[in-house]
Amino acid sequence: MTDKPIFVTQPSLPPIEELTPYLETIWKNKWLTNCGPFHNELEVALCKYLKVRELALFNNGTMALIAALKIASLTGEVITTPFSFVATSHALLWNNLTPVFVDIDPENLNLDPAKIEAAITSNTSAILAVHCYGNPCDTKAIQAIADKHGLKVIYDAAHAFGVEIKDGSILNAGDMSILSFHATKIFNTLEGGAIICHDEDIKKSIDSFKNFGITSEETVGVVGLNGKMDEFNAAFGLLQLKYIDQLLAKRKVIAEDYQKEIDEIDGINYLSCQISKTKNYAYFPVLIGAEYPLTRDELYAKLKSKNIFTRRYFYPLITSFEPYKDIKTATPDNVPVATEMADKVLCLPIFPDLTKEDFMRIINVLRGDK
Ligand code: T4K
Repeated sequence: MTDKPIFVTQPSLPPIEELTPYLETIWKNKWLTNCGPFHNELEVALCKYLKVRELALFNNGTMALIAALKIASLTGEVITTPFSFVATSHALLWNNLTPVFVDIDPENLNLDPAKIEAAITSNTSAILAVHCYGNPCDTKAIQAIADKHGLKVIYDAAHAFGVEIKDGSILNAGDMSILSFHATKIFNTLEGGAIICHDEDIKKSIDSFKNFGITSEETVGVVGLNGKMDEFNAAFGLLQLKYIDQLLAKRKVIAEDYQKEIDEIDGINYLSCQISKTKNYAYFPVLIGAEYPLTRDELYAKLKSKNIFTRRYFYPLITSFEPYKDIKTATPDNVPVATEMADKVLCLPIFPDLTKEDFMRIINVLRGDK
């Protein structure tokens, strides 16, 4: 008999009966979308939970990012990382912006601030950085470069729900940040996302932009899009939010268990910032070194043969995909650290309902059991 599958992640769902009152309210109101009461309630609740000033909900993280870049009025070139989910740079192309790929820091796999300045030209309008796996970027260094060169800073914080640094929420860094609430994320609304900004007027522009650019019954100010989150997704978010601290606590235990076990396995390393700085345990990436008896891909295949489905986030690099591969800065020579890390990284399963027994199934394969 084959073992049951273990996925890299799995959403943890609230008790189904707790959804009923929300559904009854939606049925009674007959208000299904277009910024209804649950949508507005979730915006307020998330601002409070995340300790941010303004948050605009979206129907997914990609739409939120496309909108944020548009609202920031960017032109020309934008400095970004090759080590991310492809939605990051797709959002640039949707805005007719040229991605300029800069290499990553081997410590946290985020854009390396020391390499940004050399990539700035007279056409650069912004830096689009990613808090990869929820590991905070060096926001101070990035902001200092942006200020010096008059650039905007947008953070793709799709992985960084709830992450705090010394100064408070990581989402307060830069001009805007976006979140993803996709089913695979630690806080999910099935599909969903948000833009975080720090100014009421910008929030108003975002609200209009995500509603076709409508500003009143008789006026349309800009070419907006339909980025609205509906009432069902918002209600699901409100329910999920009740459990978020519990879910984060369970993730923390699993991350610490991984740390202990992996410390004993030669040739597998985790990122040290994953334990010390990333407070949401959204992912558990490890790097498979040359000392390990299997290559990363052999280990990936071995786990798969045992019904354990890890992910090589983010291999292949964005720079190797068809829409990007011919861009001047997309060569492996320009992003050697990202190229090396993409060949070593493996994201291990981490989600609140991962049982101890399943956890040990994963560890036993990593230890080299047949
Ligand atoms: N920026 C960054 C840095 C991102 O990582 C993402 C999304 C975005 C922007 C865009 O945000 P959204 O527009 O998605 O809101 C997944 C997700 O689809 C994607 O949201 C995420 N990043 C990316 C890192 O991972 P896949 O292709 O790996 O997903 P999939 O469907 O293979 O799911 C992974 C595993 O999760 C499955 O093996 C099983 C489990 N799963 C998945 C779903 C959908 C479930 O158990 N239940 C489910 O409903 O991309």
